[in-house]
This record gives sequence, C-alpha cells and structure tokens, in this order.
Amino acid sequence: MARENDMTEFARELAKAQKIAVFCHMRPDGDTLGAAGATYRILQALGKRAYIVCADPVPEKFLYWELYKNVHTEIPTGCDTFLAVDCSTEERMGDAGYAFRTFRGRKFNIDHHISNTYYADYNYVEERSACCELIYELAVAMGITPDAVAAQSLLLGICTDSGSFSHSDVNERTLAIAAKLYGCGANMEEISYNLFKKQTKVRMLLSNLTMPTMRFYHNDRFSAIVVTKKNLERANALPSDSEGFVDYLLTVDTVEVAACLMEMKPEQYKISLRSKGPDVNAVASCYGGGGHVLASGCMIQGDLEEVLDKLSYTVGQYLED
Ligand SMILES: [Mn+2]
Repeated sequence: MARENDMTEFARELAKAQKIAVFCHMRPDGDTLGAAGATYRILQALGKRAYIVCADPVPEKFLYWELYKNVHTEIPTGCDTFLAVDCSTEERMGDAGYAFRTFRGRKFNIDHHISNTYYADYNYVEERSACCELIYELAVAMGITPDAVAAQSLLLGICTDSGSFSHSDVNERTLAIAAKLYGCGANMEEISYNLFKKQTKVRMLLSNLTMPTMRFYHNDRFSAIVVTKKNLERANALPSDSEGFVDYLLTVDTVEVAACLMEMKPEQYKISLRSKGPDVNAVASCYGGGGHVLASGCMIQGDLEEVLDKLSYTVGQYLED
C-alpha cells in the first residue's frame, strides 16, 4: 500500500479505473465541489463512468452551475474506484465516510491539507491554495486539457479557497494555473458575481434592519449585531439569510473581533464569532462552543443586555494589550 505517490504514478493508477465515485467533504464548499465537478468531467473525457457523491446537499448558490446538479447523496453500486477530493480524513466525508473506509475496491485521496492522514491506497497531498490547483495538475498528468466547464469549476474552487486570490498561500503557481484555466475558457466575472456579490432582496432587507443594532465595545475593537426574531419576520427572512453579516463587521478598521447574535427563542442566542487575530475558539469554549481560532460559535442564554455584557467581557480577556 503506497503512502504517498507522485502525480504521474497517481494519474497512471487512476487511469485504470472504469467506474468511479468522486467524494466531496461534508457541508461542501467551492473547493471540494469545484474539484469533484472538474474531476467528473475529466474522467468522462477519458471515457469513464463517473459520479459525484456528497453526504450533504449542495448549497443553493452553487446550483447556478449545471455541473453541481450532478452531485448525489447516494453512492452508486458497482464502482471499482473511490476518489476523495479536498478531504483530509475519511470523517470529513460525513455520512459517506464509512462507505469510503469499508470499500473493497481501489481508493484514491487527493488533497491540499497538510493534516491529511493518507487514508487511501493512493494518496497525493501537497499544500496549495486550493485542492483545485492539484486537480488541474492531475488533468495534465492524465493527458486532458480541461474543457470550459471543467476549467470554470477549477477556477471556482481556487477563487473560494484563496479568498479570490487574497490569502497568503497564493503564489506564482496559483496564478499560472488560473491563467491556464482562462486559456481553457474560465472567467472570474461569473464566479465573482454569483458567489460573492449577488444577494436576494430578502437578505438586503434583513441587512438593513439588522445593521442599526451594531454596537462597539473595548475602544471599537469588538463589535456585535443582533438578528432578532422580529426582524426576521419583518424581512420574511430565514436565519441563513444572515450568513456573512458578521464578516461585514470585521471590515471596520479598528474591529478585531466581531459577533452576530441570532435570537433562536426568547432569551437564547446563537453566536457566530469572527476574528482578525484574537482566539475566538477560546471565547466560544467558555460557553461550551468552539470552532477555529478565527471563526467560532456558541450559544448563550439570558436577556440580550446580559448576553452582550457577558460576551464582551469574555472577548476583552482575549484582546491583547
Ligand atoms: Mn479546500
């Protein structure tokens, strides 16, 4: 069983497959969908039968692209090969992880997370801005020039995982691959508008009602907004329509930590935390929640003023002097 393969070997072995299921990670993002969608096209171009599998449904915003309507929660029968894209562990595949682990055919894993556990028979892991960088190189190694659909799918993955080419892991090679994808027919405008700019009228109305609740604490280093049940009703919006509001607070130059308080029921708030540096995982942990250093969440009970007092006190503990 190979631990790590070079790309030529990985591509040569994958080319032996006839019927392949390509696995995305749970709660799919643009990179895992972009990588799976492009791989699906590439494998089809090679005359193979390919299927995209994801344990969770594809978020609405990605369904603008026909390609992602081919994502299934069911795993097809009779596959000789399973391929995981953008999954650092089998657990990342969610409910599909068990099927991957117990599969008796050949298993492949291509990923850009350094924490990858090399769980397949063939593994290709390299730190990149996005898994889609690696899928482009896989296509080249398999002798395929991505068509416009595959190229757009790869660019979509790179754009979403690299923050539109703004993260620190973007380098000359990332942009060289993006340039190649443009040559294959990809373009940023469609991705940028459909994923990052476009919003519904309902979301805009909810935003207009929510932003006046904005407050600042600790010399404007912590900011919070509240999405109330009343405002959700007024805007005829769902809690999910407030996605991204918290990130907007973080655009304030002095703000280091931002919070969005979602009123779940009277005296119960679901809190999303974002940070430019201070450890908000530690903040959320104080209330039984958690996540990542820069993005985390928790629930706090109590009346609004009480919840805000507690939260701002805790955040204060993690702001550096
Ligand atoms: Mn990724």
